[in-house]
Amino acid sequence: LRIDSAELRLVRLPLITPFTISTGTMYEKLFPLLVLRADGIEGFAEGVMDPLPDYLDESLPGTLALLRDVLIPAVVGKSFANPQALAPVLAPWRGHQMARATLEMAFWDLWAKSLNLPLQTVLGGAGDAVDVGVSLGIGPIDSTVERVGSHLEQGYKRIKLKIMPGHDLTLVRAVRAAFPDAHLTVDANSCYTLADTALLGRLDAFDLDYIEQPLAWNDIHDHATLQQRIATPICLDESIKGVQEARKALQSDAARVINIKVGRSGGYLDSLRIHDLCAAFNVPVWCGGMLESGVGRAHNIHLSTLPNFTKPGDVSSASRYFHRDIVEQKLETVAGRMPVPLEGPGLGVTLDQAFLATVSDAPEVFRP
Ligand code: OSB
Ligand code: MG
Repeated sequence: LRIDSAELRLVRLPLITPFTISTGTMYEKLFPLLVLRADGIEGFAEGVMDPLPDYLDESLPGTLALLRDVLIPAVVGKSFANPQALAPVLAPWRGHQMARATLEMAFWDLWAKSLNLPLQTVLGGAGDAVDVGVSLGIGPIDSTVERVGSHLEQGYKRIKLKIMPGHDLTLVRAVRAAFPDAHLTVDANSCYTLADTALLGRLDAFDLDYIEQPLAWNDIHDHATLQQRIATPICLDESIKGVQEARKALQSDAARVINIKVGRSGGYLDSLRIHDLCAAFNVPVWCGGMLESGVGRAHNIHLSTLPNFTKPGDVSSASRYFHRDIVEQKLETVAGRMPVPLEGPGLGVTLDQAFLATVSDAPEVFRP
């Protein structure tokens, strides 16, 4: 498969509802969109890095530099038989998982299309819909309780509440009191330390499915210590930047659930290895989200059809995030299940070029 050309542009989509987590508030989604072309077919991916390093240490400027100056020029005009063949291009670079994943994911889409297969099939997944939960940002307790109720009514199978110091026990107590049977989880985005062990232990009373990333983004050891002291299963997100982190977390019982984000993990090959390793440890996984547009959302949905994705993922309806999406297909959940876009090979979604032109600058084009 010879890559004839590539296109890179920045897309800016306003969020319908600002999204607040312990590290700050997002008002819009700004992301790089990559298109790879070969033999008249196109592969798409979006990057999930934030403009500044607040969720993880990767940020947009570094990503754009690596993509523009190194990764894209290294593939344009060259042939790659399969995603494994990209390793010499991707492997030399430290960090920048999200930049590497952007290139790798676009290639997977292109490759699946060249084989005339759905992306899910080349990844090893199956099925035409996946279970979905929602992630609710930080806000006033009364309105959060209302939002939990409306999403449960829509059929979402798990509600994740963002928490931070001062916005944790009272929130969870109120939501649990209102919805005794709901599958509830919390996500701290790394805002606690072991000094908060007693507080985190008090969450055990609320029968949470898991607590996501309570401690530092770059820590595994302290999560293992915390797991010895609390009953609620710990789910790691930020800490799992690759297969080695997953191995260490599993071996040390620092994670009884793992959130897989392809961007954070450096691409599909590493995500698939993490998926398989978790299965070997009997640890369930689910697909995390980064407020993606339809391109990243479609990637997440295909991945979520793999067998060890046994917990609902953050792949909720696109209409919760954006008034209009950059793909033509509507990615909407039905009774808590997200249909897999299967209208064509690869991702199964097509770009709405007219709308895209209004939310991005002209693409930068790369040729041999
Ligand atoms: O921790 O999973 C997270 C959004 C931005 C950064 C980090 C996270 C999130 C979410 C949103 O929880 C999930 C989604 O609805 O896409
Ligand atoms: Mg998270």
